[in-house]
Amino acid sequence: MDGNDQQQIQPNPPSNSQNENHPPDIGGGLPVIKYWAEHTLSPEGFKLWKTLLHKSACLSCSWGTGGQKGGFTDEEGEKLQRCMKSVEAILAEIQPAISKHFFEQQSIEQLQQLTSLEADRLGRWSFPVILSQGSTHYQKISWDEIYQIAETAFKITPERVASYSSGRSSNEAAFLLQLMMRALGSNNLADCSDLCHAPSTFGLKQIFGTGTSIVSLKGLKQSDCVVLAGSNASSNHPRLMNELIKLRERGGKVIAINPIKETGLVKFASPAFPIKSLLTGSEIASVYLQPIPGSDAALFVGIQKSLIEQDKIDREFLQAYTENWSEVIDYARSTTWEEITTTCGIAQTEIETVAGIIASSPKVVFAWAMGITQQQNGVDNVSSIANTALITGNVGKLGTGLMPVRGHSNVQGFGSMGVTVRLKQEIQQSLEKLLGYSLSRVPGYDTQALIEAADAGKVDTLICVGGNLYGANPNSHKVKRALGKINTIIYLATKPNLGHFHGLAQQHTIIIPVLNRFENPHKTTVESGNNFVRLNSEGQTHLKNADLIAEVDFITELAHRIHGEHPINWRKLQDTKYVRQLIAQTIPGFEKMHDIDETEEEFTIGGRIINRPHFPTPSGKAIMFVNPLPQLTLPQPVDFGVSNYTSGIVLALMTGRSYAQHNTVVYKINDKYRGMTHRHCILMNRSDAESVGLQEHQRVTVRGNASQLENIEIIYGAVRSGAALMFYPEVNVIFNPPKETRCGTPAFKRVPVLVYTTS
Ligand SMILES: Nc1nc2c(c(=O)[nH]1)N[C@H]1C(S)=C(S)[C@@H](COP(=O)(O)OP(=O)(O)OC[C@H]3O[C@@H](n4cnc5c(=O)[nH]c(N)nc54)[C@H](O)[C@@H]3O)O[C@H]1N2
Ligand SMILES: Nc1nc2c(c(=O)[nH]1)N[C@H]1C(S)=C(S)[C@@H](COP(=O)(O)OP(=O)(O)OC[C@H]3O[C@@H](n4cnc5c(=O)[nH]c(N)nc54)[C@H](O)[C@@H]3O)O[C@H]1N2
Ligand code: SF4
Ligand SMILES: [Mo]
Repeated sequence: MDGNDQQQIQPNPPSNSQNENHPPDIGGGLPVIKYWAEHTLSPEGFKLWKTLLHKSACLSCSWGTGGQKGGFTDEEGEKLQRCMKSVEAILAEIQPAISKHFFEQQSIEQLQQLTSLEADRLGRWSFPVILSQGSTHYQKISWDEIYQIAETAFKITPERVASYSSGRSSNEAAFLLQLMMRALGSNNLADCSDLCHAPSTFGLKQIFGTGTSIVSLKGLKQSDCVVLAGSNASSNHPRLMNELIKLRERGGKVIAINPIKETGLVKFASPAFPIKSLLTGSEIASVYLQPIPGSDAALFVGIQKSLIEQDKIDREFLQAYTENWSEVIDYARSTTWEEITTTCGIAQTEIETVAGIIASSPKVVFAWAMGITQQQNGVDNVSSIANTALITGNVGKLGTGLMPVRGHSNVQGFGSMGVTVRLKQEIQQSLEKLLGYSLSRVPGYDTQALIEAADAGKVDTLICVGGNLYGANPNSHKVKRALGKINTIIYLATKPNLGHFHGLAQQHTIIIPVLNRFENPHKTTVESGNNFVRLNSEGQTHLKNADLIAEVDFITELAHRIHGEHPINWRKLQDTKYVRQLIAQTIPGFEKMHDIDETEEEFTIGGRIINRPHFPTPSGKAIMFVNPLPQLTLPQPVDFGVSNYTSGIVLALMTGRSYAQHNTVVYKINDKYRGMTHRHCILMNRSDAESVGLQEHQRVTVRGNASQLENIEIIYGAVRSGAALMFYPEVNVIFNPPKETRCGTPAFKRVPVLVYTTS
């Protein structure tokens, strides 16, 4: 394959404005307003508005809108920053409760037939239930019984106890979860970030000594160019689009890097700019590169090579503020253009154009999401982006820097609070001081290691604070089998998901219905991807006669039952103000948390944003790493072991989100922007399909290395040749991917599949 490969990229399927089903060619816009109007004026409109106006952070993504300044405000105080995704998330939470007798009528076998959307639409969990070994139905259970079972389950060898968490709960719940687990002697704190931005944290930490974004929203507003790689922000972080629109308006450039030409990254109509943008849309990408999935490290080495050849690197900066820079430059220089363009599938001239834009932009921000991290070489991808920023001096001054665009609305807070298998030494020391004894040094299980350990019979007790461990992981059959070997699983959840019906323990599966962020009787906090801490005010649930509990209350009571009064008074920790004081005392950068109840002052975490070229590494310099080009090969059709296929093609499948889902929770079955009318579609390049005699709308089998899905409809889209896209969680059943070599993140974005028919 060479650079000419670009020519095979098809535009969006032919447009027919008469056809309602045809994908729109602008992201956002009037459909968003229509959605708002429909729901805010509907019977649930009152509850929806009440929640939108509640002083708490948006539930959905890490952009972190909301909080004390009101539901629509970002941290710079700008209004009109709530997007439709926020409404989607709230609507799911303000559903009525599941009826009291529901589980008497529905057996677990029946519940296992539900789709993700149907499971979510059952309504809110509002009373605790248990499924015990041998039973066919979930049954109500009293709190006393729950604590008895839980206490026994936790009082075992600590290494056999584990937790998994998802990033929607509060900092306070996260802090208490890890404190309870570590006090017990277990470091098995698996978290959804293991499946998500772990390579960003790992990569950034080794380069800059800090693992989160080093760019503030204020800084982003001063950039002249944004490189956005492997992110579908128009769908998953819509308010980031406002910043890109404003950047283009002030004459800046956006470079989009994505194997799929995402409609909203080409043109986006933001309701925040009703007059100038809403009807016609604003152009987003100045240049759009569509590399081969998994090849970004090669593309960035190419950009570096071109910058070196154009003599556009900042040697003074490198010399003064970085280590290992000459190795990085030598590597880029000695890697041939042929190797680079063959690996990434982008022509040299296009790479040179992008390098030229970066070189001529005074201030560049590099942002990325899952296309970069969910790869076998995710850390190298992050590091190659950082190298590109460093060799152009685009780090350490306002308006420049590295910005991982994080996932869940408080996933970053979970990491800060110590819910991680890579605990910072300084936090470990403060926790030891707090507890008065040394913590276990036995390495903990991250998410994938947890599943392996469970499958090997090494885990007896698991507590899941939110999330969907079953649905979020690859190789669903294996995950189900592994969870089935755990004695007791306790799920804390607001709404049902597939995990509650398929991720069943051997003896006891317990579901604890919890209050969400805007319902807690106490204040809580969360942290945005831009390192900004939000304060959530107290609230109330709309559910009447419900037996819900706050996560903080459940975790502290459980800790009290396990640990007694030792070494701290766990019940006293039900006062979240006290928890915040402990956080201020133990977590670096969170000092302002101590008085936040009085000041109500939301704040940027200390030491995170880097606006001068001095880094928290031992030498104060950024440490650069050479990133070898990935070796990207795909198996042959015969390697899939299918003997009787008539036509077939092997593709690099990217798995991710549709427009209307939040992770494993599906809100709507279609993705209108990609023209996929249901969940069982594969987005393909027309030329790939035609090369083996397949056609649009034909039904095919898609086979990975674990199993296959049948009756999948082919949809033609603006995806590069050789690549395809399907939606998770459904697709997770077909593959067992390689993991990122240093931090275990599954390579969800480059799954080799055989797409075939048998007749
Ligand atoms: N509405 C909504 N918002 C969300 C979420 C949601 O599910 N729904 N989820 C939240 C969470 S937890 C997360 S992590 C984020 C996810 O946000 P994103 O990372 O934007 O979401 P994904 O759908 O996983 O895929 C991102 C993009 O990566 C591209 N891609 C795939 N492979 C490659 C590659 O090899 N190279 C490059 N350059 N690009 C590639 C895909 O085409 C896709 O456009 O969003 C958060 N916000
Ligand atoms: N194939 C493939 N798989 C992937 C990905 C991919 O791109 N492709 N992406 C991965 C990524 S980036 C992520 S982050 C994971 C997501 O994995 P998870 O975070 O494990 O999954 P979610 O679907 O976000 O979890 C949703 C559930 O959280 C619960 N919940 C919601 N709010 C609350 C709350 O306030 N408290 C509590 N206790 N529970 C709550 C609800 O019960 C809801 O059903 O999936 C990963 N899996
Ligand atoms: S951009 Fe993210 S945080 Fe902001 S309103 Fe939308 S979903 Fe919520
Ligand atoms: Mo994520």
